[in-house]
Order: sequence, then C-alpha cells, then structure tokens
Amino acid sequence: MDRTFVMLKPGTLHRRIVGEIFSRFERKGLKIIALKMVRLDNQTASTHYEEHRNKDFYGELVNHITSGPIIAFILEGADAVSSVRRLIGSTKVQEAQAGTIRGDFAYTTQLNIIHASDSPASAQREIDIFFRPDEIYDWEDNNRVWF
Ligand code: 3AN
Repeated sequence: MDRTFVMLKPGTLHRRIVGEIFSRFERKGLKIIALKMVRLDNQTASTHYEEHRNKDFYGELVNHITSGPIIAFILEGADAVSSVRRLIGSTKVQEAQAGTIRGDFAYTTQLNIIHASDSPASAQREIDIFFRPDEIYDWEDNNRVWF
C-alpha cells in the first residue's frame, strides 16, 4: 500500500465542500490514516511550496494558503499517489476534466482547491512536514475485501 499527502486549501471550508471532497476519496476506497485542521504559518507554507519559490505566483500562493485553516490528511491505498492525482484532475483548471475535483469545483488555477503529492518522494517529504509519526493511524481495515 502507498501513502499520499492531501491538503484542502482555505476556499474549501468557505464553500462548505469539505464533505463532498472527502466522499470522493472514500467511495474510491482510499483509507484515511491521518487528518488535521491547521492554519499554516509562513515558514511551513514556504517549506511546503519551496519548489515554486522563484515562480511569479509564489507570493500569492503562500498568501492564499496561509489565509485561513486548511485540512491536511494522508490517504493510503494501492498506487495512492497517482490514484489521488487522477481524482483531483489537472493543475490547470481549464484542462481539468469534468468529474475530477478540480474539473467540478475549481475556477482558477491559482485557487485550485486542493493539493496532492505528485510522487512517492514528495508524499514522504510532505507527510513529514505536516504529521508526527504518532499522528498517523495504521488502523485495521476490515472493509478492504469490498473494494
Ligand atoms: P499541483 O498542485 O497540481 O501539484 P503545482 O505543484 O505545479 O501543481 O502548483 C502548486 C500550486 O501553485 C497549485 N496548486 C496552484 O495553486 C499554484 N499554481 C500552479 N501553477 C500556477 C499558475 N500557472 N498560475 C497560478 N498559480 C499556479
């Protein structure tokens, strides 16, 4: 089983679509093994987005991500990184397919609703930024047989 890191950006709370987004991951069969609401400080936000430090949208991105609480969580499942990336859709919202989270809910690329790790190495790096080992639950999954 693989793990991936997911973050619902501040707009999802404003729009009351947190439950809708969680239900998409749950009905796919992904397993939630860690979950928290947190307001990021500038330091954590810049560590998380350090690969974008030189991009022109970086300042706006950090402003947005620190503007209110976010929901951070870890999903586990077969091929979790690419499975979750398929469910969330393209970074560029104009290219995000209908039926994906960004295709259905995101209107601008800057505020594209959700973040999910783009590789197993990024997933591990991002999990380590947001969660301590004792905040991750390896709970026994009796339903696995149904997915
Ligand atoms: P993803 O979130 O799909 O992994 P990244 O890592 O390329 O995409 O971008 C991180 C975040 O930066 C995006 N979620 C989006 O908020 C913002 N972003 C990316 N590309 C652009 C862009 N061309 N214009 C404005 N904001 C962008």
